[in-house]
Amino acid sequence: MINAFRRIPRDLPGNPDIRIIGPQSSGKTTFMASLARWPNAKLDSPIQSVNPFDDESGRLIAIAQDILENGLSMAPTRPDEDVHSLPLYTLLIELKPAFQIGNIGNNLRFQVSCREYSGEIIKDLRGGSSGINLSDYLDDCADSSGLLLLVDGTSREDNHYAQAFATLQTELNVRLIGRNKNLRQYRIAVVFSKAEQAQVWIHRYDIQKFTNRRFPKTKETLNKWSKTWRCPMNYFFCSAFGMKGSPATPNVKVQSRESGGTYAVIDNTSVWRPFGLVAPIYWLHTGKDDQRLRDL
Ligand SMILES: Nc1nc2c(ncn2[C@@H]2O[C@H](COP(=O)(O)OP(=O)(O)OP(=O)(O)O)[C@@H](O)[C@H]2O)c(=O)[nH]1
Ligand SMILES: [Mg+2]
Repeated sequence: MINAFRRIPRDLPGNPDIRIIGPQSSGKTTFMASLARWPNAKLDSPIQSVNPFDDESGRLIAIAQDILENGLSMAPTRPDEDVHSLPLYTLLIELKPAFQIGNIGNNLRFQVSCREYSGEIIKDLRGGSSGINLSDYLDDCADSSGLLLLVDGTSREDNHYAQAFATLQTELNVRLIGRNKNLRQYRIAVVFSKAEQAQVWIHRYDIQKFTNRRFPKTKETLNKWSKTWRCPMNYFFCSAFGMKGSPATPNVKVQSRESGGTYAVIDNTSVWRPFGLVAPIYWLHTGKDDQRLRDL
């Protein structure tokens, strides 16, 4: 029965249009599919629901069900020469009323829109030629209000990311200035994925120490970037696969480990519960960092 008394959610002001950029196999497609599916939420989660906005976005849930919930791994996203022909995914995320002090009754709602990029963009920023039209991709990024840089926390390719992000800054700089955009208003969330893996998990309460140890060059490049632009930059951990059991262990079957990172599938799909997926998106949208969304 439809609950006639359910109040209409209140839309949070902010900017929903972001781009997720990260190297190949850092987990971009899995991130979006897991967010759309939002499985096994805790009863006390501040998040009420995640819903696709349209049919194209609904495909993400089908991907999560057909692939991830069958214990399979996502295929690499096909690099498309033309950025505009990539699927655009839009999700509506509702937070419970108690999330905001002084808010009575209504759920709070915000939206995220994101194109499915492949990791080739990082290769090409380092001088590769994967066949994508890099310049068009960068133009598309400059249309967004912020970036989510997704880096596999288990990767050992710090140097590569530092180089790619330095070029990304230079290229976006030209474009944003050309469009009269205020660099200070561009938000950048740096998210380390696969944080259920031991080498990341042990640092889960100290992201600064983690970045200093595992990604010193990337961090230096990103620090310079945020200082030059005077733009907000924030760091997060996430895992699309999460933990299971008590004491908690990664809910993951690792398939292979390479210098670029970890390939894996979900171990027990019936208790699959991702963590850390909403915190960076909420921050990109509102500029607010909320510990409750970071809780593991
Ligand atoms: N351990 C672990 N593995 C993950 C996680 N998220 C994704 N993976 C694995 O990482 C690999 C790459 O995931 P994708 O989502 O295809 O990565 P992508 O960034 O979209 O890659 P491209 O499309 O090739 O650029 C797959 O083996 C995933 O199962 C996670 O949270 N933990
Ligand atoms: Mg992909």
